[in-house]
Amino acid sequence: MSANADGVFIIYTGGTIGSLPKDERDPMSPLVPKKLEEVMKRLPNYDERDKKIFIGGKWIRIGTLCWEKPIDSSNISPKDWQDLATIIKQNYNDWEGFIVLHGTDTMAYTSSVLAFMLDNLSKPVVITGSQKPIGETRSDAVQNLVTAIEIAAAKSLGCTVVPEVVVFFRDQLYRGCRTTKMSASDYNAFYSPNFTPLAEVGEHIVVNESAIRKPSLQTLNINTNLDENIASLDIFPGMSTILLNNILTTENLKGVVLKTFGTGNAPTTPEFLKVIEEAVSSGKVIVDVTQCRAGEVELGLYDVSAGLLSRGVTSGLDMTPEAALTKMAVILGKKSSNEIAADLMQLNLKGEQRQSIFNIHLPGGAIGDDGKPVKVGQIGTMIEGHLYESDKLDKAIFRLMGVELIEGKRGIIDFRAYIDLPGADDNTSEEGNPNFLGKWSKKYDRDEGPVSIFQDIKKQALNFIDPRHPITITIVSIGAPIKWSKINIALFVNS
Ligand code: ASN
Repeated sequence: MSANADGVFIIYTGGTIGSLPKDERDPMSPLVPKKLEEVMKRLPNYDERDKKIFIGGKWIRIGTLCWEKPIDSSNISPKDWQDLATIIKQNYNDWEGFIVLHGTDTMAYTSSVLAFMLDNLSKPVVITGSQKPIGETRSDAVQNLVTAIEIAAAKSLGCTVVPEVVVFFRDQLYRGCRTTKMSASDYNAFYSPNFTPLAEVGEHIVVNESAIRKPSLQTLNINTNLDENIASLDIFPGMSTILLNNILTTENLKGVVLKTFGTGNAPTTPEFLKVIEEAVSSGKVIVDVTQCRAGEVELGLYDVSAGLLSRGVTSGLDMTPEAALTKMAVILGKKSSNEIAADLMQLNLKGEQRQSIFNIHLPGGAIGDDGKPVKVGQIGTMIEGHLYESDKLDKAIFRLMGVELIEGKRGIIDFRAYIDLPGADDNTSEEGNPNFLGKWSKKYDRDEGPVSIFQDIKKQALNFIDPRHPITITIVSIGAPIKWSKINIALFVNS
């Protein structure tokens, strides 16, 4: 093994790039993937005997591996992903970069899952394919593959190394876990809706250096355990709650990527929310991503997403559905508790989302007739090993959820809250008190359901929240007795 290994290792899984008509005498017969030779024999300046290609003014060593039975990417499976990660690991020290040749249809899933499966990358893993088979005169295959080789061999060619799982297609290089297929037929088939391309390719390959991730100095580690008990589900107007319930109660189902409207919105009918609530309380991780092509989820921005949040749905922020689903497979594959899995889903692990959301959880409680303030302590610590730098804190949202009057059908919910001020009581002033979080007076009507309170407490979070020390919140009621189902503080931290 050598850290100075050169050359590029190409793994061919199949896809259009190496496809030919099934019946070679009938050009109209359906395309099927053939062996890797179909691709390599058409590569310009490739020396088949010595296994090297002349590119960028240099000879680059090439290694190849062909899938035993090349597949159209519609047939890609978790087993193929495990094989890909394992092959990359086994050959990691012998090559400077890797190329995965893959069909375009599910390429964004594979590029996403590999990003989550490969920890501590320091070399490029470039995924590419084509819209037309390499044997066709007007094919896009040669340009895609030759450029992918240049990107993977950047070290030998004296260019900027992109040590990430990336997708190269047509004239753009994208982060793998930010990519999605946008066109079934355009040569520009991919895009990265919420993140800048990592490089633009024309006459030159221009790498966006500020966008690329740093190479890891640690040894490559692969997460090959993928939980397959997951689902991706688009909601739509008029969706039957029976259908939703049938899907969410599927045996062994552990997690769902819920593709919602706009900024993470969904119907607010009691039946819909009850199905969601039951799924979360039975231990399923539900992650909300938008079904819009671009943009992000902002749970609690509208009333139509606040109900999802208070029932334990977690935010997928600006992740693509492909990234959310494959991240879930990898995280659930680690077999930690559902709560930890839900919290891990909200951290930016591989540049797949623009921020990390660190969650602090506090329990439900009640203030009875005696009106005595109630103090609640943090449950557990913030996810271990994931400390953040406070200068990167963007916002800290205090969420008091499921608030209700204990007696009476309607009335006013009136209370104040303090952070780390256990002695706070009726007489504690709010004026200028650094521990003061807010004072709320909300109309309550039992028929309309519990109330949720959201407030940005960034200033107090900077003073009082240190991930190493659990916090307490004191609730002081200044009206009728109240109860709440849970408290959550979400720290949105820039990457
Ligand atoms: N059906 C093909 C595949 O995904 C499409 C392509 O590669 N362009 O394998």
